[in-house]
Amino acid sequence: MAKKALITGITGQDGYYLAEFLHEKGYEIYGLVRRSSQNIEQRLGKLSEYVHVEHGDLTDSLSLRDILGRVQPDEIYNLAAQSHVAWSFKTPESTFDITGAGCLRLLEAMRQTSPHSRFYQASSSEMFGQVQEVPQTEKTPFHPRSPYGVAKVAAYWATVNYREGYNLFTCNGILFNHESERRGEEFVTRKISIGVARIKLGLQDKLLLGNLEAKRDWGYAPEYVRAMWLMLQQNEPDDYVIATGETHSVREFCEIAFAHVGLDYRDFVVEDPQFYRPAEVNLLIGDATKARQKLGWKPETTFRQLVERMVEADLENQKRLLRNSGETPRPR
Ligand code: NAP
Ligand code: G4F
Repeated sequence: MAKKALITGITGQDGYYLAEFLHEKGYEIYGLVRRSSQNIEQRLGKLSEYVHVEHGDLTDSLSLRDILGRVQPDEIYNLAAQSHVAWSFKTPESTFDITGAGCLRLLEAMRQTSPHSRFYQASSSEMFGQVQEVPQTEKTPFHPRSPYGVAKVAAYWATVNYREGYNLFTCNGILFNHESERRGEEFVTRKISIGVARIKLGLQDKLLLGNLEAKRDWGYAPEYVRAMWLMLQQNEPDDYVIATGETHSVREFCEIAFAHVGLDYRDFVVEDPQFYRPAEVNLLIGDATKARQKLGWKPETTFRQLVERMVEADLENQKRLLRNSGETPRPR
């Protein structure tokens, strides 16, 4: 019989790639979708052919209990979150409710109605915040620098607590930034790749960004969802860092992205304080040795390949939009 997986956050970047990955492995997939989700059909795309959509919300315990009780999934992947760090400063309470308490609600629903399930929590390198050591490992102390980071720390410990307190199979994947052609448009990498494409086609003149010196450990999302699955296939539940082990600044991302289309980022990027955060995470770089040794996981895509792939995809997207609108491009 096919294994069953429930994915929260199925309309997000990772939800898409994880569903695709599990489908190829023969899983029956259930995806949690909330009522306020926008453009569901477009975001699910070809997933609609095989994903069973379950309506519910991480802020609503009753919906979670109902779904888990009926579906009895073998594996639960909790990818849902208010995941935008800058936005979390504007909406700290609802961010905590979804990103922090939402994980607790799901764990408790699992304990009460489906305790045999294996549980994956989408933990984040943002928990390291003001980093206490370089590079960051599973043992590095947390020092979150945003309401989002604080909520993720709460969810991390809830996941550990349900493992230790109730002997449930629960894991934290501490994933460093991972990007793709499906990355949300408000995150910096995608904002840059769309900006480059539009500037190249003469649709935009400037790209306004915040802090260009922040450094991130950026990987390719489709490779990271495989690590999530691997964690749930082990004999014992545990927590793992997933990262490339390289760090690059936002400025370097801009440099490569613009150069790929023959432009110099210095002619187009404008640093705008409206995009600065009340507290910044200046440097992230992960050490995924444990994942390599225990899960056999390692990243494949290089930083340059990631940047160029995102720019190429957005050039195609923007050209298609132009064709559909009937406008004439004025390429630089
Ligand atoms: P994403 O694209 O922002 O997707 C977030 C998902 O959560 C969306 O499907 C969203 O659905 C859903 N959601 C939000 N609030 C919800 C609620 N109240 N109830 C149910 N669903 C809700 O995020 P992602 O980049 O795929 O990341 C997946 C997870 O990994 C997130 O938890 C994120 O915090 C974490 N993470 C991401 C990274 C990264 O670099 N991408 C790194 C570390 C950790 P709607 O369509 O309704 O908005
Ligand atoms: O792309 P970002 O918004 O990602 P951030 O804050 O690192 O968070 C992402 O990664 C986390 C893992 O560490 C996830 F947990 C989280 O859910 C999310 O996926 O910003 C990256 C950096 C920041 O330092 C920010 O200040 O880019 C800087 N930045 C500069 N200009 C900007 C901009 N960020 C955004 N979003 N928009 C800008 O215009």
